Amino acid sequence: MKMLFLILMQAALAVSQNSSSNASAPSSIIPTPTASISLNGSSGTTTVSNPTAFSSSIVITWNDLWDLFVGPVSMATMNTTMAATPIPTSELIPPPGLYYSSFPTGQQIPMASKNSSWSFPKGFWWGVASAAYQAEGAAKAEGRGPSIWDVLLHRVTGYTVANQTGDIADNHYYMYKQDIARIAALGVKTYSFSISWSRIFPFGNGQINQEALEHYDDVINTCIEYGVEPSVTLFHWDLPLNLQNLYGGWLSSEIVDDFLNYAKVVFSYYGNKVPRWFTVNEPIVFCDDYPLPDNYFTNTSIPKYQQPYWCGHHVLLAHSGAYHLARSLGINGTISFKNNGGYKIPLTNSSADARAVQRAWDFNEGWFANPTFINGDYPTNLKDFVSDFLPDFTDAEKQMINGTADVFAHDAYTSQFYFAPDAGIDSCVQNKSNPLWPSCANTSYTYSSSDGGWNVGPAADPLSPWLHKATDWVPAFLHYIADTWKPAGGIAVTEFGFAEPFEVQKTIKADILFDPIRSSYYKDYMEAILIAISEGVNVVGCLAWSIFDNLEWSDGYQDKFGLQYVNFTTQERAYKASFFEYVNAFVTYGQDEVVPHYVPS
Ligand code: GBH
Repeated sequence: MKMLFLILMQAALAVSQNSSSNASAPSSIIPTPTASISLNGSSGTTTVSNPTAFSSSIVITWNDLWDLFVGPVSMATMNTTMAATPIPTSELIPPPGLYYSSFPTGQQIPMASKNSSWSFPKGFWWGVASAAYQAEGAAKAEGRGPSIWDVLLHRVTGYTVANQTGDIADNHYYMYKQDIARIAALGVKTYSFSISWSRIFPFGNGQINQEALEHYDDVINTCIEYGVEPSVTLFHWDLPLNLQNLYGGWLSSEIVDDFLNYAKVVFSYYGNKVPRWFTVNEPIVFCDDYPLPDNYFTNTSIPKYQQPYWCGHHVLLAHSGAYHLARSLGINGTISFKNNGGYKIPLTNSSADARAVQRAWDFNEGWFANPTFINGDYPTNLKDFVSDFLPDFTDAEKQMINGTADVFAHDAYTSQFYFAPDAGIDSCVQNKSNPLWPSCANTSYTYSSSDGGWNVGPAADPLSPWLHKATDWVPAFLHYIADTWKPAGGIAVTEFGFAEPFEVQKTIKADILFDPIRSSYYKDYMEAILIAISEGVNVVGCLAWSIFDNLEWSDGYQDKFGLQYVNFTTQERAYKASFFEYVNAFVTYGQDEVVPHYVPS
């Protein structure tokens, strides 16, 4: 016991490495709120096995986690919290318009024409989004533990296109005040960001890092001070490395309690200052990231093809558990998870293609939406597949899972065509080695050749080959969601955005800032939402991705989704034309006034 205490003390010192008085370290550890966390190997130190680092299990510290699994990380020169400075009014002048009404005024007012039968309902919440690992930097600062993404980008050969990591990123960890001031200056209503789990729990479970809790408290308070509503995501892919090492992360049912404990700490600390919570971001994506690359993470005996679905299973339990936990703690903000995908357009009107489309819904959106919005269980085509290896949800679990999303939060960037595989769906379903197995739905970005073979819309940057501007299909998509999953609290498009082609190759700042395809994407996307609303679909909010250029995961800083440009040498930010286009949709069609907020009161 005494030794455990010493180990805990060491870790406490380690997690407060940047604080000047290490003597205060023990008081920076607040007690864990549930009795289930005990002072065992998962508190302060941990026991792991990793085939690349060592062959037998040893006890390791916070420093070891970094040194053994990640290695040296870069640090920004600016590494204390910066105050916000006023945004010069010269930066707030909109660009000349891309679209003109029939009597162009020549003024710099984009979207000059207006359809008077459209409007966003009162209270429609709109804003911009980011995610912790993509924006914050400060990788090792103030006790943050590593996540799997530190390993993926530092260590895994061939994982990144340009050897770029999130070590510094947008330095948002220190520059959030200015970043919030900059969006407030344009009148943005909500800022959606994610919390880094491994900042709050450097080991994923066990010991809590008070400095991190205080950091996000200040981010939330700064939003409120500037009249920007905070929207908070608990998990945007940056799984604490230790949990992957301990038990395989989302592959193990042990993740459920650790996630709930993390959620409990966060909900308890920030409570009702946050009007909108998202538990997890895009489980389809991070579950499909399993199996993780061989040899860098703890092996598991779960067959690779099953791994995404074990992950999904635990996500559903963790998400729904967090939903009920939040309610029991008196959280009155909305709770959802962010699903993702696009409208699935049948390539032809054949019944085979219709079947392929249904399978695609079932293996994608339906994977998480059917259980949470319909009946606590998987959709038919998916269930047929997973019931060979996953345990059935019990009736109690189904009841726990069903009805646990207050809003249908959907990250909906683009749409695609779907069609049956050449060999037919049935033969694909029998054939594990078919690359389309198990969904057996083929995809295309182009119309069939008999329909001309055109792209569904303009392509984004080649680093995002999945993304085309397909805004024409957004109203159909929103109708489909409303009709299929019948979300009582409506639909929010919680991410949408566009990577302007070849933006990374532009060298003149004024050229970068003028981003016509992204601007037309936002204009047409907002009009598509307005069309759906005018047709009776209950769309309650939207979040543009992203507040600024940031780490696009494996694509590094090469692929840009920002509504603001970022110079990654100087960390200067600048509004792109598309940001004005986006805001202008609310100026033109919003019932609520768009109120720019320049300086803190
Ligand atoms: C969002 O996911 C993420 O939430 C966000 O972090 C990210 O920055 C943003 O997209 C822009 O990419 O390369 O063919 O395997 C959007 C959904 C799902 C789109 C995975 C890219 C990979 C397709 N993403 N998909 S492919």
